[in-house]
Amino acid sequence: MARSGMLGKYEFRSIEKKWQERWMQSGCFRANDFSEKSPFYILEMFPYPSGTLHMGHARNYTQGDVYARCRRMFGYEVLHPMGWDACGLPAENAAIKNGIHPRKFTYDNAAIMKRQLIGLGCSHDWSREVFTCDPSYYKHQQKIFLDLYRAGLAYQKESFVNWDPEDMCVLANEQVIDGRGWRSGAIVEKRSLKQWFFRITDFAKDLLEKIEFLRKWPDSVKTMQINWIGISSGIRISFKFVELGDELEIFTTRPETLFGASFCAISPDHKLADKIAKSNADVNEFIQGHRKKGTAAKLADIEEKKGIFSGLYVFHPLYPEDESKKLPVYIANFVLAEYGTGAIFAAPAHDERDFEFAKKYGLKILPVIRPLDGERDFNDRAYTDEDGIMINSSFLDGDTVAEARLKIMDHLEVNALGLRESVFRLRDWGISRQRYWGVPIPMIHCEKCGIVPVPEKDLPVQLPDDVSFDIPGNPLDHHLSWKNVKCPKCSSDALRETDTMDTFVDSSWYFLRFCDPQNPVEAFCEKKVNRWMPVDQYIGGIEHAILHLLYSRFFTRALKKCGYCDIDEPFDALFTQGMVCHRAYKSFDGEWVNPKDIKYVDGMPSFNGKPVVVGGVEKMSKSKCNVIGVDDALAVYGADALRLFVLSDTPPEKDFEWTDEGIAGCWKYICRIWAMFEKHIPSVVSKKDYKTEPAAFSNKAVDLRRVVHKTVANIDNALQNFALNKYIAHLRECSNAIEMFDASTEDERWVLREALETFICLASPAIPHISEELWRAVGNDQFIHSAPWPFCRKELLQKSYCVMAVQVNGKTRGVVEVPIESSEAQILALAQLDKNVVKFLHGRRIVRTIIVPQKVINLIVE
Ligand code: ANZ
Ligand code: ZN
Repeated sequence: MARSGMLGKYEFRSIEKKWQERWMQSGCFRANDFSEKSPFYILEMFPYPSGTLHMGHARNYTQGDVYARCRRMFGYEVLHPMGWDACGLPAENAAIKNGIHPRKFTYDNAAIMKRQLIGLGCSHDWSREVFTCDPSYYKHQQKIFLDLYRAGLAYQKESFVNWDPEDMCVLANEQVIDGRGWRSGAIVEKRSLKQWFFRITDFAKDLLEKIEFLRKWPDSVKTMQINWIGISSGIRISFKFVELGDELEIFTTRPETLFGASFCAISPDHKLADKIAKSNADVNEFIQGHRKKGTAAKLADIEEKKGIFSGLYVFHPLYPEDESKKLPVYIANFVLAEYGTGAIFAAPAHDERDFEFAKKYGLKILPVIRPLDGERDFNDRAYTDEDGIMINSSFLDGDTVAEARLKIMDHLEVNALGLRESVFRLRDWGISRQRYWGVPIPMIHCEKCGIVPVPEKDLPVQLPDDVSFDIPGNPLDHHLSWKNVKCPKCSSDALRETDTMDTFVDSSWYFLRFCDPQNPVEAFCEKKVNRWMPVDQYIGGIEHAILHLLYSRFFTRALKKCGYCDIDEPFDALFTQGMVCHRAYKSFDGEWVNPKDIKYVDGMPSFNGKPVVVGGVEKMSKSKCNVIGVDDALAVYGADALRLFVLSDTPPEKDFEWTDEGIAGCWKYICRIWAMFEKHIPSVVSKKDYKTEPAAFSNKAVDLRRVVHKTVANIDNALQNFALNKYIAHLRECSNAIEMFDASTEDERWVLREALETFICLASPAIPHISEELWRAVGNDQFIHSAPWPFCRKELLQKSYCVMAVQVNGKTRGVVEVPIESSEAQILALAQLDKNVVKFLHGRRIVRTIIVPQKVINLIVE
């Protein structure tokens, strides 16, 4: 058609807006549950509606969007939903600080972020938008809770919890970092409360064993999960008390050191410790002191080892009834209540913690392993290596550690003194939060009946709107008309559970709800879930490597057990993207300065006329003042330039550095593409003439086709490997070749259309707005993302001819185009046709020819 006329200046503002509106109006990104096409589910971790999108979001969602758009063009029915992880502390903190109701805070923020996501050109299916704080969502979550409760997977127990004194909230162990609350930074205390738990440990073995089948997950994430679940194989051994009738059970992974045992130790939270405390004031004081401190498992390792003698002794299991071999039992702070049996035997010669403790309390240090590299002084430090030869160990003497370990475990089992066992580090998931802005746990406490589930017909248990944040603590506790209810069983006065669920619960099944987001009756219909699940490509931050991903894997199993669905794993492929960073600047007063406010005076960076310190390239964060707003970037450069930039140069899994030059360069490239089309559109063959491929092509045309088809192959390959930066680099190679081309013959004009159309299709997932516009400009009338993805014709990748230099006596005198398959005689004949070469031959006889294939032909003449 060669639509004549100029495209004019590229007005990204109006053009981007136009396409965003048309996409929205047409509903073209809505996933069809009943489509004939194969389903493909692509999901980016949904955001917490914190306020505005940050550049990390922009990068994450652009990456996901590229995949969604490609998959549509590959011919899949793509599910690409978006929603809001809408419960959680910040909304409540905003309520406390600024008096904004959490609901308003949440919905206002989500609206802003939704506008930004649309402004980025993301192809989300907004008809599936969910808010986890909406009763239409959490009603099903409450039902799931009740089903988990019935299946024994949700239970309540009194337990020590991590209490954040500042946020007035219980924290999960993983929310305690180095003994401090992950959000507040306050030193965490210990408290005993009745808490709700999910029995994730029931699935510990399965969660661990199935990790190896997650072939499309990064190894780093899998390793973190393996370590988090943390399996240890060892043996449980019984030690008889000298004074009491019963036995002390310990767990060890080093049973071969048993002859080196010099004492036993129990956790201050072991039930025996409580018993002893009743009649022993010193022990009681020790335990109370211990309880004040945080519970986080890690803390036990960094704290100074401390303990107190319990007054009790146990017999050594291998010397029963021998009082001279009895071992004192200590209560020690480094023994964790919730690991193994909460009790250990100590072999100070071979364990650092035991060693430190033995030194401090003057306990025996008995070496039982001789290091392979000779003698050592065991009074100096412990020998913890596992290679060596057994000594001082009766029937184990002379064995290697490995041999001794097997032998002693067999011996203990045969004599009914122990039982091999594997223990997991993973603990049950404490989900109770003493917070308002979460999903209420649908339980009622009745004095007569105990815990009574809220009847299903009464779901959802809705959060009351009229709450006050003036009193510290959980507003639900102070809301009497909400809290006071009648028992569903006996109708007497009862109390609602006022704990709400950890927000990780909300995000443990949202990907299932997205398959059937409006279902009013069920959490989701199994047929729809079977169609879409598992998520084919999940994209998100590495910070979720453990918790969110593990909880989701657990939830999928729990739901399967409760008959909701038959999915084994929720996420087939996982991609974790890197962070977005930006240079940070500091004034000499130590204040962070926004890079925007930096002026260069005589080449030196300065702020307010004073020089500043150029800091490192750091993760964009408010605290470092180095945040670039998504809205700002969109306003200046537009969505396509922004998308292009966050995809370019850096592999997506690596940290990305934002620079002003970088985004400006991308905007320039967008303009170059525009200009390239402007220049070439008048020369392309019409759509009609494009239907028939010319029978022959000029060499120049063949060259361009090769570049274009090679680009298709390269990009297919890059996308398969999630190498989005390479994808962009290949686009640039391709446009460089098209830019330089000029078409004079009909076949060249045909190839030019092929090149432009192919290029813009390939580019469209990255820069959808300009692509959509140019797609129309070359004469198409459907959305570009409904066009088929370009197909690489392999036969075009091979060069059909080459350009060879022709030398006469070693001096280059001409160049010839030679078909690749030519014989030497044919090459020689072609070389002698070149006018300049003929001139230098002067009719002299050629005595010899030297050919460097596809490069040089040298004619040696008399
Ligand atoms: C005797 C022994 C001798 C141990 C020796 C180690 C070295 P992992 O590998 O991490 O599973 N242990 C058992 N339960 C414990 C608890 N609740 N709190 C603190 N420590 C506990 O560690 C297993 C080892 O940690 C066990 O093996 C036990 O000490 C200790 F030379 O038993 B061992
Ligand atoms: Zn009752």
